[in-house]
Amino acid sequence: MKKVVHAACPHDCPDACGVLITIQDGKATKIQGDPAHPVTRGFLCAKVAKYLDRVYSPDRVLYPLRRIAPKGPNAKGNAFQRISWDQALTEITERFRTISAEFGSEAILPYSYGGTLGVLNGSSMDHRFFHRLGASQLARTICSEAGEAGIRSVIGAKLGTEPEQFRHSRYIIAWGANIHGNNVHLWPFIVEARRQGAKLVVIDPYRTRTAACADWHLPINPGTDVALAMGMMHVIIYENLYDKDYVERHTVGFDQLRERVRSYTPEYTANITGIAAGDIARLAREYATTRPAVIRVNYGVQRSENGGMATRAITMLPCITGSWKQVGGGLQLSLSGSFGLNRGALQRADLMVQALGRPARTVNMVELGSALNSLQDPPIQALFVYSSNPAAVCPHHDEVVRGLLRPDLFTVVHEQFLTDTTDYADIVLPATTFFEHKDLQASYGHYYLQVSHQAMEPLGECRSNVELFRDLAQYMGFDEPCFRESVDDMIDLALDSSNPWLQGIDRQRLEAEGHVRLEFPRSANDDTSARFGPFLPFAEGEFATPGGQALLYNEDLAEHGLDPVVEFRAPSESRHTRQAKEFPLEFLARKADNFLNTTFCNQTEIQEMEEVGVLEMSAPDAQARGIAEGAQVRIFNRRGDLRLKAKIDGRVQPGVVSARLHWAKLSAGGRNINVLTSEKLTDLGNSATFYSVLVEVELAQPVS
Ligand SMILES: Nc1nc2c(c(=O)[nH]1)N[C@H]1C(S)=C(S)[C@@H](COP(=O)(O)OP(=O)(O)OC[C@H]3O[C@@H](n4cnc5c(=O)[nH]c(N)nc54)[C@H](O)[C@@H]3O)O[C@H]1N2
Ligand SMILES: Nc1nc2c(c(=O)[nH]1)N[C@H]1C(S)=C(S)[C@@H](COP(=O)(O)OP(=O)(O)OC[C@H]3O[C@@H](n4cnc5c(=O)[nH]c(N)nc54)[C@H](O)[C@@H]3O)O[C@H]1N2
Ligand code: SF4
Ligand SMILES: [Mo]
Repeated sequence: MKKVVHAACPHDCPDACGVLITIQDGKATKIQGDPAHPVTRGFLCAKVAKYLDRVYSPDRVLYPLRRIAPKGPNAKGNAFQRISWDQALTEITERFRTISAEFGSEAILPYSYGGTLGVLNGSSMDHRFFHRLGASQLARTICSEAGEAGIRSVIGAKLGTEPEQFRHSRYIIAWGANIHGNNVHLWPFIVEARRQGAKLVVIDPYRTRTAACADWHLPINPGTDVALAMGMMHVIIYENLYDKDYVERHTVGFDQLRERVRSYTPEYTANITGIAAGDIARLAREYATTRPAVIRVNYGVQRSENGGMATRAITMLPCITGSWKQVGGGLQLSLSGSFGLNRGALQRADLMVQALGRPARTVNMVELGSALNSLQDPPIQALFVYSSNPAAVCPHHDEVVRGLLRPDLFTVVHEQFLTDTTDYADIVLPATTFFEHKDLQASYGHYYLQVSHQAMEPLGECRSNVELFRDLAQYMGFDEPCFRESVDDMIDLALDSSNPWLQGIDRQRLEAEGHVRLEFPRSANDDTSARFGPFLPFAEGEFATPGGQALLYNEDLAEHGLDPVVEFRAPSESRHTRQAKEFPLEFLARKADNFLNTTFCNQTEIQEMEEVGVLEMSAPDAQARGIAEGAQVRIFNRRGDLRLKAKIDGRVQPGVVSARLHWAKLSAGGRNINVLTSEKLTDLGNSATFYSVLVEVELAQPVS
């Protein structure tokens, strides 16, 4: 028996690909990109193209496990013994009951992030469970909150230019966006545009694969994008290159903006950004006068201390040039604000208020290290990790590990593999892959909704996030009907929304069609022969702000101690600050091109594509420290240190060094780059600041 099943890739990636899985006699034999999906266009990224190796990896966790050795990495591989699901769930519920009785239910902390962005497995039954339990809430800020707050502060929502429109652009700016590595399905549209003469400009301190094939790469000093955007706006405004009509009709605060950017001449801006004054002026003029011009800003710019303001400043650009009006114009950060699913009904925050009589306290996931080690009231006594690998991805790694090593902390991890985090788990539970469960899939990089069908039976005793928390609820005796809803019931519930763009989209239609584009209204001058017209959310203003205008002046920013218009403040860890005397190098603690955060990094067939354990540095910085290509170096700051191999490849400018995210236990000394990053939060959104880190580098002493 052979069948082809339509699924959707749930990994934390803007592309949310349509996937076709061939199943023969119950076994997956082939995976390919759905050729009918307008953004996937029949191909998958290199890592998911090898997904059968992941699903059938001999390293998969297939059964519940209980710890029988001390916490911490265990080279002998005998840390756990197999137990039954009943034993595991009984032990968890007993511990949760005892902890709740002694410390209160808020002593239990869920910890999840981007393992799956499936609508149900990402956040539904799990939220219901922890709400009903009265557990602490987790502020899920590790990735994107600063940028979200920044874009919302101007246009009110996470909406923007759809990927298909990039083919019509004539000027494309990839701003802190590693399209070639992290958003590959946008690339073919850019190739099409360039064939028609479009210019691709990349603004990134690192020479990414995207930068290497761009028409123009502007290596910017890390954390100075606010200043660059202000410098561009200075030129655009004072050279009268802005769209007066659009600005008058659809923005507020333009006069204040004009004043605010007055001193940001190209010369002044050049000093801050490291980009020559002539280049800044040219960039501003080209961007404002080439039509249509689009900006793909990604989350790279908002991992700086001033990342909220940086995203805000960049978002102002299409609002003053009016490029939102054109097909192929505008800006894209995240499009996820368009889906308007009924998440409230999936997550049931009301159960928390019922359980506690008030909202539970919130712990910021970026501050996990502090939260586990400090005397909180109540102290965190249980940590339930799923869809995340905090012992690798969280900043200030050594603090996180110190907390995870606490003998009195009860840690449960639901996982597909024995990760850095399972090294500290008391109980490990086996998780399905997306081949093994059904889900609904939205996207943050396109406007298609998909149903991801279950292609095969779960391997071993794996359970999906939905089924795990359904079972746990039963063991806890939670008898609310919502814990008994089937997956299909929950998909129906998610789609039961007043959002006009979801009207006419139901589960049956999604199941029949695989992917369905959101039902945007067609504009009057649409080419009616096309299946759907281009979506131009802000062509006529209609921003998602209270008055419908783009807020170049936003009073709310004052509450965060920020200028209501725009203002550049250098990150506290950057080259011109006092700390730079001791630690003079700006460190980009980047993602790998071929892993997805730390997912995939343990698979040998994926490791072959990625060079790990290297520190990229410029020739002058290496020379000044007596470091030659391939030398073992020690990179350090006050938080920690690690050993890497020097690579002098011209990818970073003098003053900047860079290395990539990996599992700690697969890295030299069992430590990864997050030993160097800090818990410092961004200006808006309380996000992580992975790209505002100062370090020093020296030749490593040989290990004796
Ligand atoms: N292959 C692969 N794909 C992925 C991921 C992955 O790990 N690997 N991760 C997924 C996830 S979770 C996310 S959030 C997205 C993120 O996708 P992106 O938003 O593209 O994220 P980053 O790679 O963090 O940053 C993009 C670029 O910003 C640059 N950058 C760093 N600091 C600055 C700065 O101050 N200014 C400017 N202008 N640029 C700066 C970095 O050098 C990097 O090349 O990608 C997703 N896709
Ligand atoms: N230094 C540095 N640190 C970073 C970043 C960086 O650029 N630099 N990026 C940050 C960003 S943008 C992000 S989004 C975070 C990502 O942080 P995480 O979301 O923790 O990312 P991953 O490391 O990919 O871990 C996800 C885990 O979920 C598991 N998983 C997959 N599917 C399922 C499932 O269905 N159920 C369960 N229970 N588990 C599943 C995978 O096996 C994997 O181990 O990392 C952040 N950390
Ligand atoms: S990780 Fe991204 S590019 Fe790769 S298959 Fe999944 S959605 Fe597509
Ligand atoms: Mo992310």
